[in-house]
Amino acid sequence: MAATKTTRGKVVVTCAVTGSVHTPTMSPYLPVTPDQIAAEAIAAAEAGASILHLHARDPQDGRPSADPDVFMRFLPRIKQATDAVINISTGGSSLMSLDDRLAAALRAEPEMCSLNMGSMNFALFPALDKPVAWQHDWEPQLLEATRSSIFRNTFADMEHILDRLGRGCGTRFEFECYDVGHLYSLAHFRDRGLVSGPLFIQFVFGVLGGIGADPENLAHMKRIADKLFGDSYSFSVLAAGRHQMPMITMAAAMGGNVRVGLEDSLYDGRGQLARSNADQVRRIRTVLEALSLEVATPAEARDLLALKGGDRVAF
Ligand code: KMH
Ligand code: ZN
Repeated sequence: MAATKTTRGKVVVTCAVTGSVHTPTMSPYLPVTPDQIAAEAIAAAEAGASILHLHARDPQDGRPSADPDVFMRFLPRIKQATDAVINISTGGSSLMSLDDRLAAALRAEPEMCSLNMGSMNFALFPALDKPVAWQHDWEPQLLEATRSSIFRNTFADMEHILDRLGRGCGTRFEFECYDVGHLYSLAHFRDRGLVSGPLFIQFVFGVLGGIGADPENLAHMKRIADKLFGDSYSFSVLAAGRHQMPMITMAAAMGGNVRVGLEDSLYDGRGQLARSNADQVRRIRTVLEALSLEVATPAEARDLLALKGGDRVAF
């Protein structure tokens, strides 16, 4: 258990506010415009999220956007209104080029970015099985495209991100590991001196193409991460859809950190759409309190993860 003692009993709650997986027809509460993304992020921080994982969307039709100008319409507002750590996705959407995926982060030089630890299938097309009157043509097209596209994160891509954002901007990472092999890829970078602790590893469960959302897999991911990284890492868990709350509850009970947000699940309870990101933050807080665990403040998250500070970003 040495690896997780670094949290000193405090749990870092990340909120992933909108993402690029869900589409506007799936929930009227999915934030799309810069105003909506800012308001949702600020409310999530007020509810207790110390890290905000952010993507942008086209304000007109809600499709995933990599446009730095769109990011800049909400990043400064969130920074002014909260002390939360801003974490910009470098995953973007699996249909974007690497240059597009990095453009906003390179402009903003945030404290944190996601770094996806391997190329993989990232299948969203099963969402087409339900008969749905889609609001926009791009929605079923994007879901169908994931049947034949690859979410590309080659070693060269990852080295590029570590160099440009890590070495170049002092950004630290949410290392997104969708399978056990991704932990070994991260250890490889550690062995080459390209990453160093304290690492923040996000175990991702329930993406079709990655490891399934089974408790045995969480135990195994943690066991292997303990072996590879000892006490120089903290783990967090995110799980897709209905697996979100059960898996993150297990993570918290095992000494880990948790990620909520509409990027990962549109629900708050069985069959009940979450009306806001903050609702999911409050939901996990009640669970954490029942487990006698405390929520980390943004300052505690910065300390745990050795972040450069909110005053050293470019927005
Ligand atoms: N959508 C999550 C499963 C990223 O933004 O870099 C993974 C994610 C990827 O958050
Ligand atoms: Zn994301």
